[in-house]
Amino acid sequence: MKERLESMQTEALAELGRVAGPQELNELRVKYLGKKGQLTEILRGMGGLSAEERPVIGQVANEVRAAIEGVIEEKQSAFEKQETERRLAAETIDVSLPGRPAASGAAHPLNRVIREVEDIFIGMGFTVAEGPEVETDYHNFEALNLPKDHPARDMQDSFYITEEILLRTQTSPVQSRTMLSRGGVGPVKIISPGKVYRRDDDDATHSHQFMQIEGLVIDKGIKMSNLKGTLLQFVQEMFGSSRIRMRPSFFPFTEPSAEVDMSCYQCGGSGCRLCKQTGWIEILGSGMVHPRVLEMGGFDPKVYSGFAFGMGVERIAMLKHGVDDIRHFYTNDLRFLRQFARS
Ligand code: 2NL
Repeated sequence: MKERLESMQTEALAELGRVAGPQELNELRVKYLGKKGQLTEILRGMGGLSAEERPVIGQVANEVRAAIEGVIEEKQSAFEKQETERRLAAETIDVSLPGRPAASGAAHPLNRVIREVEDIFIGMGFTVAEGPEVETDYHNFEALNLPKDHPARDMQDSFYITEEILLRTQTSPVQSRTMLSRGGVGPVKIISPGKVYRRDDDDATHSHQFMQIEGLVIDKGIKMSNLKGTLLQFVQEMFGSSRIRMRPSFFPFTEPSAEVDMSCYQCGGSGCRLCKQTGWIEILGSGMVHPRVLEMGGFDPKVYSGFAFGMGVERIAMLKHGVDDIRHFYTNDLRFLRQFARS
């Protein structure tokens, strides 16, 4: 019986020496030391031993068990250590790696230009006024000296919703609403930026939906020279141009009216490709508020006078950033938009 125990030990240790993983180790534990394992099997024969032999064999059996258990434990802790090391290696975090940058949005180039223009006029004491894009025929046309039969209404084909309601064709209705809200008491000094709509075929310089900024000043004693000084200050800050010139023009809501050019900020006026060799760049339309418009806004034209101007935001942005096609602003190509993300 002693021999059987000893040869079992030899066999068990040999098998344990070749064990490859924790599962196999457990199988060997069951095979040799389990309830139905080989050790139990052998010890079942102890009943037939003499009283002298029994303690001797018992001792040997205990030694065999201890030897096998010892190796199993050793192997067990070696496997556990291996597993811990594997996980440490696999789950290591390199805290010195740079973080992943968070994607951040940025203002649209047209909104950036609007903010720049707003800042300049706010610096001159203007406030910013906004209003609805869906307007009444009255505020969009009638109050701006464009009665129903006025030929100028044909000049700008509009998106009508009903006979009396349309998408505004200019931001002027914001100004006529502001005038009406003041109860005939000046001063008024506002700019109104926003989207406007015209039935137009889109091309490199036209869009059926675009942005406009208009300005309106009403007070006692406002003269054309106030208009000129205000606009000169604006082009100097916005473009770095040094001079402006005014050419006679026509708008139904202003009289007299003037087209305003700024001296070319690239060549200083000597002539280059940007200004098409003229030295001048057309920038906006303006004029003295028509007495009828003042009157319809609730202001007495014998007491108050005013000037107004309007410019296209896309045109300002195209000039300022050298963009050659207005459609770039509306097609949302990220390669285009990202160029304006920060400065
Ligand atoms: C242009 C020209 C202009 C105005 C807009 C205006 C508004 C009121 C009264 C008088 Cl409430 N005038 N606005 C005046 C002159 C020109 O815009 O070329 N815009 C793109």
